[in-house]
Order: sequence, then structure tokens, then C-alpha cells
Amino acid sequence: PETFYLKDYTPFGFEVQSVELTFRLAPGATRVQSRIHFAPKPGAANPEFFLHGEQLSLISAAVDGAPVTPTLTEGGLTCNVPDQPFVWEAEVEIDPQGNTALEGLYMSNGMYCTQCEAEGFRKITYYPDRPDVMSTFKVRIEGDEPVKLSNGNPTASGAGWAEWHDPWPKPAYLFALVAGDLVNHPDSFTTMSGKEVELNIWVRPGDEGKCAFGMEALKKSMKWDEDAYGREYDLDIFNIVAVDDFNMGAMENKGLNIFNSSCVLASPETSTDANFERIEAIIAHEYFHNWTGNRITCRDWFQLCLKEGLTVFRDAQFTADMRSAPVKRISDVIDLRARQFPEDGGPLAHPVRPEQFQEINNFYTATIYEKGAEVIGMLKRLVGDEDYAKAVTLYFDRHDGQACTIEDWLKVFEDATGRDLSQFKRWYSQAGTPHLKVSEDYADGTYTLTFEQSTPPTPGQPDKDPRVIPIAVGLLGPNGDEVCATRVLEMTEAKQSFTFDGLAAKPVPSILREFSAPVILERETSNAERAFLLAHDTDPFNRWEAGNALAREARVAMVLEGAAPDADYLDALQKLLRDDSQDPAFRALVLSPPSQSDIAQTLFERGHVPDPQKIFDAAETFAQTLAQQLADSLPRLYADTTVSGAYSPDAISSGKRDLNGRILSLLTRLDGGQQAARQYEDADNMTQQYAALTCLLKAEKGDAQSQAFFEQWKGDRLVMDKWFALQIASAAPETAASVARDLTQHELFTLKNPNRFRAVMGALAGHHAGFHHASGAGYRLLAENLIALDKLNPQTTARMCAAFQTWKRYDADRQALIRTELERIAGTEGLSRDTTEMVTRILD
Ligand code: DPP
Ligand code: ZN
Repeated sequence: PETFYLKDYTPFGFEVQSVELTFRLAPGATRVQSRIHFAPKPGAANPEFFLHGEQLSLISAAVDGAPVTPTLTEGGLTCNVPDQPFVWEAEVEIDPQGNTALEGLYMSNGMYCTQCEAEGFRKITYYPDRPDVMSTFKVRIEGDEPVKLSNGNPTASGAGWAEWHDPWPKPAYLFALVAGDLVNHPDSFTTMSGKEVELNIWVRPGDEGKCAFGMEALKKSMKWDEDAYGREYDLDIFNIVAVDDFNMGAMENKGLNIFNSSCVLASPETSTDANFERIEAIIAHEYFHNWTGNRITCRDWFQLCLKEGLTVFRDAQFTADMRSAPVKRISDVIDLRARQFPEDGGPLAHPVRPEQFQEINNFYTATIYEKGAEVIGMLKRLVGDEDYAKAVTLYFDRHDGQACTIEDWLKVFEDATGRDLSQFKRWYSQAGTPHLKVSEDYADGTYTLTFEQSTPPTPGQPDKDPRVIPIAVGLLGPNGDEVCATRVLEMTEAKQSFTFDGLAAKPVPSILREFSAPVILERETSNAERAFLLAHDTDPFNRWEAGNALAREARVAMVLEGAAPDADYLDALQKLLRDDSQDPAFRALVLSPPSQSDIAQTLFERGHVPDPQKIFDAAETFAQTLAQQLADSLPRLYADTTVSGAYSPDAISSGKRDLNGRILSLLTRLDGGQQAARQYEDADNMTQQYAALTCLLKAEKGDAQSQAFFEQWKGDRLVMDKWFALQIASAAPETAASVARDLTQHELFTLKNPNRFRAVMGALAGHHAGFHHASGAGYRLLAENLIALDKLNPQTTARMCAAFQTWKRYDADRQALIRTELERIAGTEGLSRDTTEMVTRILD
């Protein structure tokens, strides 16, 4: 397959002045007519007229009204065109019904919908399908479907047709069309300048009752973007549509966001607290793209983090404002370590701004999104809040309507602050997570911290230069009082020391507060000091971090030395658990152990070969011991944290339910599931029902409830995804793969729905000891299903290949088993470009 390089960027030789599209919808044979005004760019000498196009049947083409016969090439067409402005017209036929890749125009449950990012528009018509080509669009949709939507504002409609006009120039990846039998949940929003905007969430009949929460989230997002960034919405209407079959979470098409139904539909009976929070965040994310992504877009796909990193950063700020900032930060770091650090430390490592790719769909990664957001967080910390606001305002003023690069982004910060960001830019160009070693020294009232940074080699990048690392540090005195408030140390050298004067005694440092940089901190310290920080640190993130480190060390000692669970840590946990003055959500986070995959990674980094079964056993032993030690207080703790009254997904109630669920899982280890069974019976919301079922299934006491759950919810696809996933997640390591295999034979399993595929295969890959069971059955099952899905849906297949990315952590036998499966996938005839690229990179 062809490799594309950042360094090869060349602009398109023509301006696109306007686009008019007419769709005549038919499931197996939709006709698309295009009428596009092109003009050669001044100064471009005889540019090639190349239009992308894939899986299109060309019916006719004309230039300035005269029929032409273009040359069809791999991936598009070329044509001789005048050296002055001209009108291109074409008609193509496409097959939405046969489109199982879910890119371009396709059908989901009888409804037409589109997904064009990154390169799906070329499956709709011939077009310069690249983000730096921006134009206004007029769209006419002809068909019997009662609802027909596209971008922008509605202009006219009649029996069997509707017309839309999007006045804002946009790249083709933001194009969208929806048509079907849909019902809306309507509302409106008045913008800061007093403009009334019509809002709708469109769903299949029957789902109307699941839109209210999403609508509130949308209105909050619109208000927040005005208040926090001064950004106002810019069309008369904003539509959201829920679609069942969708490769991503959601898509920010101009004025017509299309959502995976799992990321917008919500009701207390069918959605957990975690679902509610995620839905609120994704609605915000897609809405915020209207400015960071749509009004200002990317020049090319290498700049993907320009919109994604910034928009993730903005949605995290939003969630922090709506809910608890420390809880959001801790959750984000857990997620970063679970998904981005393994990527950065393995064969799929790539810079936040990659310099090459074969298939751009493979770069919608945790590195682009989450590390991309971390980089912006560092920038904000370095320049300060005020200068951040100045720079971002300059970005909107200077670049509105443009397709931009990371250079443009950094330049507004340089211009607004006078800083030189050339070294900072390494965060965008160097892959890999820096390791930050710390040592300390204290003499005569002066405390010195010395840091050394180094980044391991990553594919194609053997050597790394030192980066700018903002290290937020505070100091605590021996009695637990803070003797030095947070200071941001700006590290620029490979090795650098910082001093703190006037201290009466050797302090305890709290380093990397709020996780001020996405690095791996290496510091030799004692469990006593960790417990001290867990008790006294003023920074909630570092308090959690201290608890997390204690948990990790306890697990590592159990796995490596067969040690008993650390008594001091158990003590600290019990104290915290009983401390009602602490936020329940925070207590729940401290109580949630590092993941088993996380422990495997730690062992690997310390030079050991992780044994998944031993890690699993340690987790079980630890939880069992904790439950026993807490035996006397668990019933009271359970009662105290039970939320009664009408369900509300607000942060306080959901934090309490989270803690309550963790207590229930401890209690279930002692009471044989009695309390969980009662909770299952009494539950009037999915959070409590699901928590109870999880406990029961883990205890092997949940067959009846699982059956009842299935009967109750078999008509609800999203709830059934939970049921599928839970069967695997709760299985023992030796049975996880066979449970998953049976589920792939279940009548409700289908390769055609990405959510269902992810529910089953994602749960298998997420069951650390089950997926990595020595039999290799988990590897085998995943490989078989990836091979089967690749024929239908390369994009979702390729993403799921990442389950194998950590394979070099494990022993030779497991590596050999995985290699066999990776080679089996790679050797499959007709394997997609997407999956080929992923498997090749993982194998390298
Ligand atoms: N829709 C995806 C997102 O919002 C890709 N842009 O991140
Ligand atoms: Zn996004």
C-alpha cells in the first residue's frame, strides 16, 4: 500500500467556489449529481485536475455543459479542464445498502446516513476530498423518507424533496446527509447575541424518551462555549441524529452531528451513570468542534490533533466545570495510562503529529486525542491562564475560515506571549512517553530536586531530544502542612535541578501535581511517604496518585514475592473508606485498583515477565482480604452510601453510587450475593441493576438474574451490548474465551453492528487474564473474528487489532501464540489496507 508523508504536502491547484449536490435516494442504487464551480488558483501553472472517487459508478460527466470522458485512475479520476473558471458536473451511482464499511453513504436500520471523516466523501461523489479544500454546499435530497436532513439551514422542501444550504465553507469530511423515518426531540437556544437557534435530536420512533438528557447537555455546551471561549453558534438550526451502526462515537458534521446511538440515547432505566457522563462529554465534544475543527479546520490529516487534541482539552474543561475537576482529572489520567501509554511504549507509537500513514483511519488514536489534549494542557500551564486565553482568541481571529497546521497553532502562542516554542514543539514531533527520574537533597534549609528525562526509542525514532516539561511541585512539612504551595518548574534540559530555600526541615515533595505532564515519574520512595501523601497532600490528584502507587506496590510484591497484601495500605484504605468528609467519587477512585494490564506494564518496565494468571490471583486475594478486614463495617458502609429517591445522574449521586457499587462487590465476597440479589430486585435504574448483576455473576450466583436481565432487555440493543460484555468480563480466566466464543454464536451477535462486535471482542481483549490465558484460545478467537469482520468493515477491524499491541510484554510462549495469529491475519487474502497496516506495524 501507498504511504503518505507530511513532507509531500502540496496545495490543490483549484479553488472550489461552490458545490451543489442532488441525491435521488434508493437503497441499492442512489444517484448523486454534482455541480461544482472550480477556478484554477492564480499562479498554479497547469495544475492536475484530480478528483478522488472510490466505489462509484460514473454515469456521466461534463465540463461547462459539454460531455467529457475523464480518465479513471486508482482512487479517482483526472480530466482535461480549461485554464479559467469552469463548471464540473457529474452523475454517479452508489450502493448505500451494500455499504457495510459504514463510510460514505450507508444504511442503518432502514435509515440513510453518512460518515465522511476522514476520507468517506470520495465514496459519495468525485471530489477533491481533502480538508484544505473548503466550499459552501447546497444539497437537494429526493426520496420518500419523511425526514431528510443535511448541513446548514433548511431552505425549501416539498413532497418527496428537501433542500439545504450551508453558508459556511467546509471541507467535504464535514458533509452529512440523513434520511429516514425519524422523530425529533425539539428545543431551542438563544445565543449570546440574542439569536434563536432551533435544536433537534432525531431518533427512531420509540427512542423519543431517551433524548432529554442529551438535549440538556447540548444547551449546557452551547452556553459554556460562549462563557469560556466567547464562541457563538452560527446557524439557525443544530441537528443531532442517533444511528445504531456507527464506527466512531460521534461526528461533528456542520450543523448535523451524527452520533452512535450509544453516545446520545440515555434513560435512567437503560443507561448507567458512566453512560450519562460520557454522553454529556461527547455531545460537548462534537458541539465544540463547531469552532475547533469546523470554522478552523486542518490543512491535512497529519494535523488531526489540531482539532482533536484541542477539542478533547475543551471537553475536559467543560466536564471539570460541570462536575468535579479533580475527579475528571484522575479519571482522564487513568484512561491515558490505560490506552495512551501502552500505545506510546509499543509498536504502534507515533508522534502527536504523525509524519506518515497508509490509512488515516488508523490514526484516530489515544495519542492524537488524549496526548494531544495533554500537550495543550502543558502549554496552558506554561503560559498561564490569561495568556492562554489571549492566544486562543488570536487563533480564532486570525484563522477563522482556514485550514491550519500545528505551526499556526503554536505561532499564536508565540505572538501572544513572546515565547519561543521551538523546543516545546518536540511534544508534537517526538513519540514515546518521557521517563522522569527524580532525586532529592536537603541541607541547611535548602531542598533540591534533580530531574533527569529520557524517552525510550520508538519506531523510526531511535534518539530523542529533551523536551520542555512543566513540573508542578508543592512541599509538605513533617506535620503534613503545606510549606510551599504549587510552583511550576519549567524543565528544559536533559538533567536539571531546582532549589527551595528557607525550609525548617526536610520536606516531603508532592511532584507532578494535577499530573502536569504526561510522563512516567520514577522516584524511589517509601510506602510510609506514600501513605503520608495520601493523608495530607493538598493536591487531590496526587493524593489519589499516592494511593494508586501504594496499590501498585502491594500488587507487585504479591505477584513477585508471594507477599501478603500490604497491611499499611489496607489500613489507609479502610480509613479513607470510612471518612465521610471525603467526596464519595474520590473515595471510589482510590478504592478502584490499578488494572491488571497496568500491573503487567509495571512489571514489564521493571524487567519482569508478567504472568497474567498471577496478576489475576493477586487482585482476587487483595479484594478478598480487604473485604474480610472490613467485614464489620461493610453493611453500614453499604447502607450509608446507598442513594435513595428518584434517580438523578448528577455528579454527587453518581459518585455515591460508584462507591456503593464497590462496597457491594466487597460485600458479595462475604455474603454469597444476598445483598446483591436484593439490590438487583429493588433496582429502578440501570446503574444499580448492572452493578448488582456484575457482583452476582462474578460470584457465580447470577444465572437467574442474567437470564431475567436478558428477557427484560433483549429488545434494547444498547442494553444488550452491556449484557454481552458482562458475560465475558465476569468469566474466570480459563473460561473467558469459550464464553466469548459461545456469544459469537448467539442469535443476537452480528458482525454488522460495531457496538455489538466491540461489546464482545472488546470485553475479551479487556479481560487481561482471560485474553492472555496460556491456551491461546483468546488470541485465536479474536483473530478469527478480525479476519471475518475485515471483509465487511475494515475500519473497526483495524482499530481492534490494537488489542495485540502489548504482546512483547509477555513470555516466549505467549509471544509465539500471538505471532501465529498476527501472521494468520496478515496472510489473509484480500486483507484491507487498514488492517494490513496495523498488523504490519504490530509485527515489526
Ligand atoms: N467524530 C470524531 C470526533 O469527534 C472524529 N472527528 O472525534
Ligand atoms: Zn473530535
